[in-house]
Amino acid sequence: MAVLIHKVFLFGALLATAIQVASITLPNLHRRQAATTPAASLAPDVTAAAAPAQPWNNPGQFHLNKSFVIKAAPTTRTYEWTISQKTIAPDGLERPMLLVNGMFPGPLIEANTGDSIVVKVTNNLANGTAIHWHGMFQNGTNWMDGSGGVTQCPIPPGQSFTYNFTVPNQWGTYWWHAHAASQYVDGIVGPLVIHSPNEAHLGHYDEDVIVMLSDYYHTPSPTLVSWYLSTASDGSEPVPDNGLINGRNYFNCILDPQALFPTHAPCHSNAPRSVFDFQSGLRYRIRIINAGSFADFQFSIDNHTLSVIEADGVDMQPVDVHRIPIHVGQRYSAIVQANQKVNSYWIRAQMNLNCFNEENPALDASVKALIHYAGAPASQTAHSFDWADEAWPGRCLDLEASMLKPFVVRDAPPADIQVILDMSFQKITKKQVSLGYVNETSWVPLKKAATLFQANKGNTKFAASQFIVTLNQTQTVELVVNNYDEGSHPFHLHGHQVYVVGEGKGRYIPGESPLNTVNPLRRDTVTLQTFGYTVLRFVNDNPGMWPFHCHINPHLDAGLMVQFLSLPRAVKAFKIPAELKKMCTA
Ligand SMILES: *[C@@H]1O[C@H](CO)[C@@H](O)[C@H](O)[C@H]1NC(C)=O
Ligand SMILES: *[C@@H]1O[C@H](CO)[C@@H](O)[C@H](O)[C@H]1NC(C)=O
Ligand SMILES: *[C@@H]1O[C@H](CO)[C@@H](O)[C@H](O)[C@H]1NC(C)=O
Ligand SMILES: *[C@@H]1O[C@H](CO)[C@@H](O)[C@H](O)[C@H]1NC(C)=O
Ligand SMILES: *[C@@H]1O[C@H](CO)[C@@H](O)[C@H](O)[C@H]1NC(C)=O
Ligand SMILES: *[C@@H]1O[C@H](CO)[C@@H](O)[C@H](O)[C@H]1NC(C)=O
Ligand SMILES: *[C@@H]1O[C@H](CO)[C@@H](O)[C@H](O)[C@H]1NC(C)=O
Ligand SMILES: [Cu+2]
Repeated sequence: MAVLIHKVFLFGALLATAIQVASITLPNLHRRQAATTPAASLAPDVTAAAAPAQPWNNPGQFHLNKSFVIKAAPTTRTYEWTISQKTIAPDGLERPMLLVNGMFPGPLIEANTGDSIVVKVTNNLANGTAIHWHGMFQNGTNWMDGSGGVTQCPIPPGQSFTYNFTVPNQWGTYWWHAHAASQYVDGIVGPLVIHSPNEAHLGHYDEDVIVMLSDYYHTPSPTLVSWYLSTASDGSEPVPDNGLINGRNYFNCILDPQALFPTHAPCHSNAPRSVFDFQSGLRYRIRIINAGSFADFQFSIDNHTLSVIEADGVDMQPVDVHRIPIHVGQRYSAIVQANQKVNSYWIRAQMNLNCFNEENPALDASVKALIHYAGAPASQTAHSFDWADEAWPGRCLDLEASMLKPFVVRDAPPADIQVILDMSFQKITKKQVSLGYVNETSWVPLKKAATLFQANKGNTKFAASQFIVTLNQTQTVELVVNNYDEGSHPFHLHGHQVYVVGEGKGRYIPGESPLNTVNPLRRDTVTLQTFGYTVLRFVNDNPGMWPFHCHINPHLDAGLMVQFLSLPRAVKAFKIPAELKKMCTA
């Protein structure tokens, strides 16, 4: 009870702050001022001539094969994956990583709407694993969603499990990643692209290219997580040591001893950046995926305008920008015209340092790759300049929702029911560690159990660590999320696209806070702003147990997750493969 009173008090105090924020400008709540690319002067852009071999990295898979037949009859795309630990050096510094088929980033999945995707995953790790297909609806196959402790128990070490699902009614840019502990931070990630003859902008580009961005740590994630979830961090997330584009970047090894977590590991200051070959006159569709775990990026290409045509698998009416802010878990496609002088140009993925509490002196926050026009001299560097106009507002916000208009026009249906969720970070446990809360619950994954299996048995009571919101009927849910935290949080709802009907500073005030229901942005990962609110709507027509969580990995580890039990009667009738349930007893 004492704890409860404390919590209520704390909510009150936070509320006061949030209300204040609504009327005055935001104070800088970060304990330390973020640095401006501290490592820049030490990190020359010209690297040693001979690029080392990187057998784990396959740049070819990021340039989609034009022989892929988009109008092919529905088929089954079959993959066999083995996950194991291996020491590699994506940016020149050696560290153990968790790899699928020895690759980093992992293998591309490419399919058409209507296809089935079958992936046999063999786990050769020391810990259980599970693979989530980010953005896939999994309508009728919720148990293939790959959420550890929710839709499955992790695949035990030494065992295999075959994911098998169809993609009947969606297309666009997605990704897959481990959804067990913090494993995806250590390398279990890859792109997932679904084509369709119904895509709005098919034919408006000649080439199709994937650009996976991620922040990157030299220290394996279990060490980072235990530090973060200790009093030592005081709630500050570990700041990345570097960032990668399609799994590559340069790192100046001199900086390792200055890092937040020095590794003193073997390191080679000549790792190459990714290079994208352009042909003058062609139009490139660039599929940008933030597959990182913490950093929000501002993406741009020197001298090239980005015409945004997709957000999280939803076609958009084209909108031209110089920079795209992209938070963890989000995707955008942009068409880029190779209409500049034959030359080399920087692709920039600038980490938004305003989103970090701390500094990492080893970090060069300006993550780069090269665009190289055919006919330009071979080079590992460019002499192009960043756009002169200012970056998007400093505080880790999404591209403004009003700029993104879905191509297939749909108004948000009127809300049948409203669900209000409050999210916060609080130090209320005995250990005085800062944990993430959705309402009163800080999520801890179940061990040897999955909430889906419990719901399938007809349970209506769940462990105290599980916040389950039950949605009994197919109706439109209005989801109001209030953020009582100084950080911004990219929230991802599994199994759905949501309408983004409102967002703003302070707390949502019914009847007062403005809503837009006319063809609002639809997507699957939405950034909840600092001390702000977001109002989402979704149609509850997909039975299952669906996580709604912050995609910043340390925040998920700190418990920032709630689950929607959609259509419990249908879930009770699910025939879940016995082999899935068996993994809980291993
Ligand atoms: C592209 O796909 C075709 C047909 O499947 C295949 O023959 C070819 O080898 C592929 N090209 C590359 C570069 O992978
Ligand atoms: C397995 O998980 C434990 C607990 O999270 C962690 O301490 C350990 O480092 C993990 N092992 C590997 C090889 O990742
Ligand atoms: C995948 O699921 C379909 C439909 O349930 C089934 O017919 C097929 O045999 C499964 N494939 C594999 C490889 O398990
Ligand atoms: C790129 O744009 C800048 C102006 O923003 C211009 O000065 C420069 O000449 C352009 N570079 C090339 C190679 O076209
Ligand atoms: C979460 O807490 C708020 C504030 O107490 C409350 O209004 C809301 O109904 C709660 N949400 C759920 C799903 O219980
Ligand atoms: C959903 O159904 C259950 C079981 O019939 C019932 O106990 C619960 O109150 C219902 N929830 C809502 C929000 O109607
Ligand atoms: C899921 O399937 C049901 C039944 O076929 C359908 O009514 C619903 O629209 C589907 N929802 C999604 C998100 O695919
Ligand atoms: Cu978060």
